[in-house]
Amino acid sequence: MNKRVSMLFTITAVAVMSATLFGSTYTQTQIAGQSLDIDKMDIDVIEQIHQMGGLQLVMPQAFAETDCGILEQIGRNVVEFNLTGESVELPIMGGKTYNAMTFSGQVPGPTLRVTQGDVVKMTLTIPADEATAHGNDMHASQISSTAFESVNPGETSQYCYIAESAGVFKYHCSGVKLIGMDQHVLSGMYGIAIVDPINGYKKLMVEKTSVSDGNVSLDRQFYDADALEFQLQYNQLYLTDEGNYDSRAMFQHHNTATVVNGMQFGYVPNMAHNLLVNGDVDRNIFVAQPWNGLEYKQYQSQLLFVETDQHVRLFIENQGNEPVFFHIVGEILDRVTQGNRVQSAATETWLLGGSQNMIVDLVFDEPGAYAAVNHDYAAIYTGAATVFVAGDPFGLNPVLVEKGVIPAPVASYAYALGNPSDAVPPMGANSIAHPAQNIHGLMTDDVASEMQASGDYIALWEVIPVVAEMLTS
Ligand SMILES: [Cu+2]
Repeated sequence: MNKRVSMLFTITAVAVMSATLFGSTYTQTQIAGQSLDIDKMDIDVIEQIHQMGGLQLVMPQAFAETDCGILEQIGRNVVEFNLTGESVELPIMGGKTYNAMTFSGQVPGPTLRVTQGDVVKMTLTIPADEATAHGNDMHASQISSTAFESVNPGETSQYCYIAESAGVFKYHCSGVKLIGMDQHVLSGMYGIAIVDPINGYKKLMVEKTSVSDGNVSLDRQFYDADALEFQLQYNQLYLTDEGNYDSRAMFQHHNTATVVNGMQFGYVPNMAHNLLVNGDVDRNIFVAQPWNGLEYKQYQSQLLFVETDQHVRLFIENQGNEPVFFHIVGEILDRVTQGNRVQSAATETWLLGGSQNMIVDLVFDEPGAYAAVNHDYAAIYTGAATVFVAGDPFGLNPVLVEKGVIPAPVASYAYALGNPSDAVPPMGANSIAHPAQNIHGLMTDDVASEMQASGDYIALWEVIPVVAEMLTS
């Protein structure tokens, strides 16, 4: 094929994709007989792209050095990030499973954490027995998108880049030469890269007022940059009754479920919390507790525990197709940062469009339970409710000490139960270490077993019966 013909094919491919994505009148008329009828769209257009051999990106290496050999020798810190692409079956609410696609057997994929200025060496390996090719599109990089080309089963690809900009960035599968990218991402192939600012995070200022001799005045409080950190990634599932990806539902924005870190209602109370608070494993303390039993193991829902008057930092990414109106019931977002630039302070709700992120810094002043939600009611009731518990709102310290579960009163229940591992990002320069972590998340049994074998995490499904025995004896 000569250059001119090849160029024409590329233009046609882009026009077809534009019609798919944007449906402009112009591009529509270029595709004979093709209207934006949803029934035709995901059959005819995608079929045409298939027949053309897929969409090939033709941009030159125009932006930055990506040669690992060169980048590794320039005196920067080099961080290796190794991922695999694996299709696996994972559970969804209601005792069913779905056909998930994952980076390294978990949804979301592992979190990369580096410091601004580091070189990231990204290696994607697709096992020989994997059914399809996969790619890795890394939003933290500024390199030609040709680096994100898909990798076939049995093959490995590698690229390097300098993490120049601080912030939170999505990474996701780029499909098979872009085809099926929607399916791969919405089936679980997404994650985040956290790039810490080279000069560290800033102190947190929280605006308060005080009263003296009848005069009310500003009383600003400052918190050290070090914080207890969590990661929350929002997405949707679009599934058929058989647990397969439903592109028709996606094109219509009719999602089946709203997920946070891959699961609906993954951070709500479970039977152990029922026992501690209500004295009865079967008396639920929350309206929806779908992952309630010990038999769910790493999938049993867990709570996020923080101390009061503690600087908390949340890394949040909207991985999905629909907006996230991030709000914490009972709290105000003390600071909202995007790309290392403060966007807002003391705000109730912050909007994240698709593939957008933010860092929320806040302090929980009062002991209590606080629900982080996507304040879209359709999202809340289909899974986007995440419960934080600050301090000891249920007055459990005396009971736990008396029964010998803990030796002395604790500042948060994380000291007794740990925080869920999938909500905890890797440590950075300004991270406060979590007292303990429990094995939690939408991961395969193999991944959970590896975590358990490492000895770094609590397998609560083994510990809870022991604690329950102590509490009831
Ligand atoms: Cu993929």
